[in-house]
Amino acid sequence: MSTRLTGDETALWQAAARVLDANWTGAATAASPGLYPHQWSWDSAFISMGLARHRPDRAEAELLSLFRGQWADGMLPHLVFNSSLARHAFFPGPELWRSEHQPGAPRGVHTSGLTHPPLHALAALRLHKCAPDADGSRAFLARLYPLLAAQHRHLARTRDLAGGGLIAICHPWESGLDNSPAWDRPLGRLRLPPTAYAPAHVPRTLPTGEDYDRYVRLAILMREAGYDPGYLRDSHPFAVEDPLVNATYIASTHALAEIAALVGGDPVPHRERAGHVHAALRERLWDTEAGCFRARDLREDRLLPVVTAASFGPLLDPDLPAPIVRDLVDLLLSARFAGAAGYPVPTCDIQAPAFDRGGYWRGPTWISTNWLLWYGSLAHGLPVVADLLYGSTMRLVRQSGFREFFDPFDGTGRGSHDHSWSAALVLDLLG
Ligand code: 9WN
Repeated sequence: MSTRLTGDETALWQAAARVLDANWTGAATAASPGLYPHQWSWDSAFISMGLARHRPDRAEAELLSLFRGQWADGMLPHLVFNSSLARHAFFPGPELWRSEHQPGAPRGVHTSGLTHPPLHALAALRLHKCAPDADGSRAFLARLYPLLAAQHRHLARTRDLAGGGLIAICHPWESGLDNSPAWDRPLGRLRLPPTAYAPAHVPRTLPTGEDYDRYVRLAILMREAGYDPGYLRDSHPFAVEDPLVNATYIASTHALAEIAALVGGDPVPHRERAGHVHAALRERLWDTEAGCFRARDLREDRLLPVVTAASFGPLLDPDLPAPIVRDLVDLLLSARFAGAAGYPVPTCDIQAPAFDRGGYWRGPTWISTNWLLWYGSLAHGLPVVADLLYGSTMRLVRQSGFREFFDPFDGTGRGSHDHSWSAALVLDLLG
């Protein structure tokens, strides 16, 4: 803990550390007690950054535990199941993915067959930058580097579905923003069989019902195709290039270049890749008229209409040109986002018909997206925006605790309590 914290900040720091201690399973951190008892991929990246400030040993263990689930082709699954829990501890469990039948999936651990925003190289580098023992941390990076490089290789080889340089998601869960209104259109095209999949008793807040049936249907289609990249490219009904996912990919690719240099690897191919994705992001997802980024639906080859918090994700690209940064900041501060929300940043344009202040990723404020935009704002030398996001995030957790998500107008906490990334990212912010 930093010695420059005020008494109030020290109390918040200690409360956040207690959440991470309580959610530690012995090998990794449950995303949330009860609701999300397993290890989720981008959660673990965020969580490791908080653990780095509190328990650096656990921060490294967290990432290594996640990479136990990596497939032979480099695919890092979005979910690694904790095998000491009952199979029905979470729906959908290992029976949906059947990773044990995949020749490339690891033995002795069940995983999903999807991936998540690739934040891990960025997290690993952040761990290194605040590590108390630089040599020990370099040894850890040397161990993780080939796994991170394989993760990035997998994305470049199998997820550039349109061949234009960006990576595509094949399921809303791969975005991390499950029920974002950006997915309404491509999901709406999906034909469902007459029987529903989601058991009615599943104890979850949102989303439910038909949304879940569509998510499960997409997962089954992927499983039945053996998670084959050719199927994903040519036939899978959901294929979208998302600005936030691609921005995390760029930021992590830059981090991977730095890690390569630290461990005696070659940073050049990673830098070249980052430059390539940077150019594609602007070419394929920038909407000049609207002055913001939008997701591209590959099956209709057009930009999706709704503007969400993901549209600001490219602030994570350090090479984003100043005029684009200015347009993004104007929109972020306008009445469509921060300007009309007491507790920014709402995950959806407040003026969009799809906006729903309590609707999971359809309006509420989340600590994870706030942290990403805070980090991107600092990288672009935008202290006013960064302070706004920092202040909003601190007010949310002080008022409502480490909840999963929050009402953007009055800060009411929603979803699970003691959500790990909410606690971890507050530790990172407090420094
Ligand atoms: C689906 C764990 C995860 C987060 C996602 C969030 C939610 C899962 C769910 O919880 O997703 O994988 O069951 O709704 O949307 O971002 O990683 O915290």
